[in-house]
Amino acid sequence: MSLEPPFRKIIHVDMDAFFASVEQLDQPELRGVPLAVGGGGKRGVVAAASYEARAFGVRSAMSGIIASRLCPQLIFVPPRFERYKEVSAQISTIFHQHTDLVEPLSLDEAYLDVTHHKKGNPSASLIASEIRKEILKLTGLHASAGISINKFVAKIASDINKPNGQKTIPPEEVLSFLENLDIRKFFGIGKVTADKMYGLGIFTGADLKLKSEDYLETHFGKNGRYYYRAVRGVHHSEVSPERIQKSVGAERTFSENISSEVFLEGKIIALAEELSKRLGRSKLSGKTITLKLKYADFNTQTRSKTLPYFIADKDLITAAATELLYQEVLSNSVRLLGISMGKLNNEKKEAIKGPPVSVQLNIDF
Ligand code: DCP
Ligand code: CA
Ligand code: CA
Repeated sequence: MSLEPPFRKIIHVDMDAFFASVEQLDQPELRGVPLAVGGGGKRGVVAAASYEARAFGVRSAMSGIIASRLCPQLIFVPPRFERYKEVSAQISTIFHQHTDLVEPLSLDEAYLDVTHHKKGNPSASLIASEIRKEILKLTGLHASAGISINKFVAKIASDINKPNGQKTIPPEEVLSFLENLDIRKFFGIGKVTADKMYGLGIFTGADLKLKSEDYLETHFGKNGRYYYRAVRGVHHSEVSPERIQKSVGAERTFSENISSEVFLEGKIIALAEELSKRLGRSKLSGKTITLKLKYADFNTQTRSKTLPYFIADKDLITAAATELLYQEVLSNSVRLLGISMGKLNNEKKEAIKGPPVSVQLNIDF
């Protein structure tokens, strides 16, 4: 039984103890001590635990009460999401120096397709170690990585040598790797499913492979077909980059400030027409309409509304924006009016398609 092409070179990068490590980086007095990041302190839930805290059994999603029972000296700090986003943007910049095919899964992890590396390095393993070094240099934080032929295996692999490590599962080892793997480690198999599999005598990939596709479908619905394929190394899901465009807008600054809603209504019609044309040119539609009002005193106000469906038509945009206009009284005369459309339908359309993938088996990993 051999693997089916296409074979891609996929890297999954995941930051180590992300929130906790950022806190330890920024506050040196927190280094080396058991630390939990979480909203409500002891009364809340642990979002992230430092490795020192994990030694006591403290884990993400655990209640603060239980965590402090396991580790009485545990220090709680509140999360600082803006800071985590900043680090996330830094690592994203590094990823994009290597490939455009970057798919973030959350603030601290992403898939990268490096089949065609920007700097021409043929070894995905070496690219991963380069990326981890660059992350450390730029952010001061450690990351781990998994490298393999598809997202499924790369994701599982990134946990193996964590923290501050990486693991490559080259094409010729994918099948035996999956056969020997505890199904609890399979990405996409949660605790409930894992318990059910254990009940059916399925403990490892090898056990899973003995079951027919129909059997798995009977017991696990359409996920069963996914498991059937994944354990055979078949997982063709592409790395699909985040959409580039988040919103489209049109705005106008008036030569004379406007203090009457009725006059603004007329301006809305013109802006809606322009916005609708822009959307049309990019073949886009959106669900969230935002009206921006900049007042004579330069205060800016935005009012938004999200519809249950996508629109691009000028009359529908006009109607929604006019409704926002009358939502509350103007606090001053208006010098600038803008309408923008967000929640665009381009998530898939904008995905950059990678070049054709390599089909020979003995590619460099
Ligand atoms: N997070 C959270 N709530 C959870 C799990 C995670 O708020 N239930 C946050 C805090 C983590 C971050 O997301 O720091 C990343 O989650 P990970 O699952 O990647 O966990 P860590 O990065 O903390 O640890 P690891 O080193 O195991 O990746
Ligand atoms: Ca992580
Ligand atoms: Ca993560």
